[in-house]
Amino acid sequence: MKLYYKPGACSMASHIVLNEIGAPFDLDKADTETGRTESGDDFRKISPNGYVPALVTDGGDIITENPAVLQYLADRASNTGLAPPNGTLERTRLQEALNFVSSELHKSFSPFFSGAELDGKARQQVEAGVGRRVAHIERSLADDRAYLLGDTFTVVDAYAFVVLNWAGFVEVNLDAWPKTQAYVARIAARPSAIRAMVTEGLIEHEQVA
Ligand SMILES: N[C@@H](CCC(=O)N[C@@H](CS)C(=O)NCC(=O)O)C(=O)O
Repeated sequence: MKLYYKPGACSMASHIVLNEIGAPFDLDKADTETGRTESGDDFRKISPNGYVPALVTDGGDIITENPAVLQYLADRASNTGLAPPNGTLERTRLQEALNFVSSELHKSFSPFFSGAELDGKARQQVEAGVGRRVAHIERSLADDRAYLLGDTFTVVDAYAFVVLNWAGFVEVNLDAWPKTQAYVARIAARPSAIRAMVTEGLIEHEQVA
């Protein structure tokens, strides 16, 4: 398998999951502006919408869209608990959470990365939108569960972690949501997440416990 990624972008969720699974995979860094990848591939042919993640399967099929890529990976390693079995209510809960992270939480951060100046009232409005979505994560963790679906780490936790971790980069304070902060720290300490962050250049080797 081969994952096309951008450092620290949402594709890092799939990178973390690939590390969790432990099967061999290749990484190829995409430059979404030039449309080229580090290995010289034409990224627009791989991902016509021009964004990461894009996963090439061992059979040569290309999968895009975070919820699809993450569930595909989890289903290739059904012994890991990264996704509940298809057809169960628990799987529907995973899909519910993936859709929330994808269409609500992830997209609430998008204005920070649009390239447009974001200050004053505009920034306040964007922060308020992020806050409403983080409040939902906080409510989901209200019963002190370790992960969004309960005691087991699933693919949605990898995705939520990557997105919530952006708060630090764009200087959005998460102090109002302590369970969410603890949740982010819990996932940041997983070897799979540490390895992905080191490989993508977000943290130095020295920071690894
Ligand atoms: N709907 C897509 C959105 C993916 C997306 O927003 N990817 C961003 C990075 S997080 C991207 O590649 N944006 C283009 C760019 O950075 O140039 C999905 O869920 O996979």
